[in-house]
This record gives sequence, C-alpha cells and structure tokens, in this order.
Amino acid sequence: MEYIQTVLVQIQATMTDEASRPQGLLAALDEHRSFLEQHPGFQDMRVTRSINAEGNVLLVIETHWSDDHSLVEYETQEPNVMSIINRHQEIIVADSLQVLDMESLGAAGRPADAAAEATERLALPLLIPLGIMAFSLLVIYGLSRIYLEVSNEVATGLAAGIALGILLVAWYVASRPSVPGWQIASFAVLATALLTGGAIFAVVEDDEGEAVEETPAATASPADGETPVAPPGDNVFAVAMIPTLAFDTDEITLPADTEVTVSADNQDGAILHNWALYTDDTASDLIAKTEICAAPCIDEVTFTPPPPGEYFFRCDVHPVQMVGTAIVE
Ligand SMILES: [Cu+2]
Repeated sequence: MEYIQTVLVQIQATMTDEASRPQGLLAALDEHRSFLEQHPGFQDMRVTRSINAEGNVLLVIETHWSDDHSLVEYETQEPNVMSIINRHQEIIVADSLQVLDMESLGAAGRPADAAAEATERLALPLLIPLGIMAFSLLVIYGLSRIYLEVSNEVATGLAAGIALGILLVAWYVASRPSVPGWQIASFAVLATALLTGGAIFAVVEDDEGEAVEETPAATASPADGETPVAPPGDNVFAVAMIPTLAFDTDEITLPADTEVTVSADNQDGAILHNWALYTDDTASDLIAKTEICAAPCIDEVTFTPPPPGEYFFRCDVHPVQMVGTAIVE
C-alpha cells in the first residue's frame, strides 16, 4: 500500500516568474526532494503545474510514502511541503492551499502497472532489435532479388529512386519537430509491403525464367555483379554449365592467333564447375581455364588459342561427364 500527500496550491498569475527564480518556491521544493530522500518511508516526490498560459497557476505537489506512519511523522515535522509554501506566502493565492492525504488503490491499480512495466522492460528491448533485424534482412533479400531480376539500366534507375525516396523520408522526418507515430508506421508498412511484393514477384519471375531456359543460349544470365564480365564482342566466347552436370555445347570454335575470352556461366544448381582447355584428352597440358565456382557464377579466362587443330575441354570437377572439343581454326 502506498500513501500519498497531495498538496494543491495556486500561484498568482503575476508571480510565476518569481516562483521560478533561483531562490523561489520551485527551487525550494526541488531542494526539499533531496532532504526527503533521507527520510524513512519516503518513496517519490512529484511536482506538476497546470499548463494555462494566463491566469493563476495550479501547483500540485505529491509525496509518496510506503506507510501511513511515515507520512504522519513527516507532516508533523518541519520542514515539509506546507512549511515551504508558507515561507513563500507572498506569491500564493490566498486560501488556495489544500492538503489531501490519500492512499493508492493497491489491488486495482498495481497488476496492470506491473504488466505494463514488464512489457516495457522485457519485451521492448527484445522486440525493437528483432524488428530492426527482420526489416534489414527483408531489405537485403528483397532488394537483391529485385535487382537481379531487372535489367542493369532498370536496376540503376530503381536504386537511384530508392535512394531518393529514403532521402525524402529522412528529410521529412528531420524537418519536423515531432512526427506522429502513425506516419512513421505508414512509412515502415509501405516499405515492407513494396519490398515483400517486389521480392515475391522477382522470385516467381525467376522460377518461370528458369523453367523456360531449358536450353540456355550463349547469353550470360544476370548473376553476381562481383565478377567483371567482358562485354560480348567478336573475341568473347560463352559456354554454360547447365543442369545437371553438363555443358550447353560439346563443341566450341575459337580463332587462332587472336586473344580470346571464354566466359563460363555456371547455371547448374549450386554445383561447382569450371571450363578448362587442354591439348588432348589426357588433360596433361593445360592451355587455359576458368576458376572453379559454385552456381550461380560466371568466371572468364583470356588467352591466345594454340595453332589450328582440335583440342579438348572439360570441367575439372567432373572430367568424365563434362567434356567437349575445341576447334581452333
Ligand atoms: Cu563440373
């Protein structure tokens, strides 16, 4: 059970500045708080004032006590809130002082408080970082799926648009002293919806794309932007590794005496492959090879083919299943 002394008093409209000055009533009350902290049974002190711009100001001073005995003892000894107010009589509205001794409604008020406090102390510190993490993952996954699905030009435009959007929202939020919660929530919901929708669309598109691309042409599929891929030209030759454990062609023709680039596009699930050119099928003399990497990945190798003739290529990881002939002419 908690006992509360509630003191209500009015300060004259013309005296509010006087109350706030360094030696004034409010400063005295503030000082009184540190005195009370030494007092047995004392729990808390709250000073509130009415927010009217004009007229007398109502001041409410609450002191909270753990038992009625402490409260009574406090009221009968000086200094206490009443004695402090009496010392500042000149700024008080005559007969405005009221003192109420009250007790809190323990059973009715407490449990709800305790539950709310538990939410605030336990749930929020967990939920906020988890929420931020989930949102970050959604941003990373959603955006990467979307960027991979659209063409390079569209991806650039989209990225610029998103960056501009983030700037605009940040500018909007920063330029206002306070932004209502529902507006922030709307931004978050909108961003989440767009990202989720975009990612689902990209995944669905991608699956359809893969289903159609049973016999992929020499076009490089949009994979990791990390590997620099040579622009298609006269001296760039493409091979692809396709499901399952196969090259898309068993023959490749290269020009002699000209530097060429062979771009190996691994589209075979998540399987490791490379493209390696040897003088013959004993694979003892290597001419050129791409790095082994797990699909989806593209790696390329630039070299000058040997003199005209028939040579042997294979995947070094699957030298039995994945072989072919390179014709240099
Ligand atoms: Cu292989």
